[in-house]
Amino acid sequence: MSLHSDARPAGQPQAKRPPIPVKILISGGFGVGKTTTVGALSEISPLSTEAPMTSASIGVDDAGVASQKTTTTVAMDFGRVTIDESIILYMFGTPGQDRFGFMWNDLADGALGGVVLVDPSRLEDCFVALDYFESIKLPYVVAVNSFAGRATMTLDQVRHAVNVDPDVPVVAVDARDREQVKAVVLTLLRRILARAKARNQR
Ligand SMILES: Nc1nc2c(ncn2[C@@H]2O[C@H](COP(=O)(O)OP(=O)(O)OP(=O)(O)O)[C@@H](O)[C@H]2O)c(=O)[nH]1
Ligand SMILES: [Mg+2]
Repeated sequence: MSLHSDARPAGQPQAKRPPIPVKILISGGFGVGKTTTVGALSEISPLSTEAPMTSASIGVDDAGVASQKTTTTVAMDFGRVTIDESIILYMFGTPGQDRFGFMWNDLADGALGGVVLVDPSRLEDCFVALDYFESIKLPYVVAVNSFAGRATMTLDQVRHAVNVDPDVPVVAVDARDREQVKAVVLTLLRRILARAKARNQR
């Protein structure tokens, strides 16, 4: 995985700098695949804080008709992946239930960007995350997790429905597939870099 081309003049030894830590958030509605996403890409055993769902979620949280979900993330997910020799990515998954929303400010502290996972069969669930990222001006990408075709919507239809800016990437992902999650994260890192460059030029 690499974001950079090596721009050193020929013959010059490579400077050994420690990799830059980059923190990102993996967010979205309840049961949309945040914990699965972090686990798919992490090169360390992901830390997760799964707990059995309690009666507090009955009638409040709906993970979709096909869901066998019995646990939920109550604090956060944490995973790490080396992007290349210059970047180490730390992924923080947010809890899905609204009642844990008070955690978000702490989780977002120091984050450079975020992924908003969207299930097209429960589109409205992503708005809390979208609104939050917009409000703190965090660059983000929208990743559409169709749960093997549970709902069929084109990426353009999702973009239209969630009404994000034209420069926000909207991409497809199967949260269980490491390569697809990796592609989403690289899209986010490119967006973070592009935003940072645009800021510096102002
Ligand atoms: N078919 C399919 N199932 C998925 C996919 N992503 C996640 N799942 C399943 O969906 C369920 C919920 O996934 P989680 O990763 O726990 O979702 P979450 O967003 O972390 O859930 P909360 O933390 O409770 O909000 C699990 O049973 C996963 O195995 C996917 O891309 N395709
Ligand atoms: Mg979770």
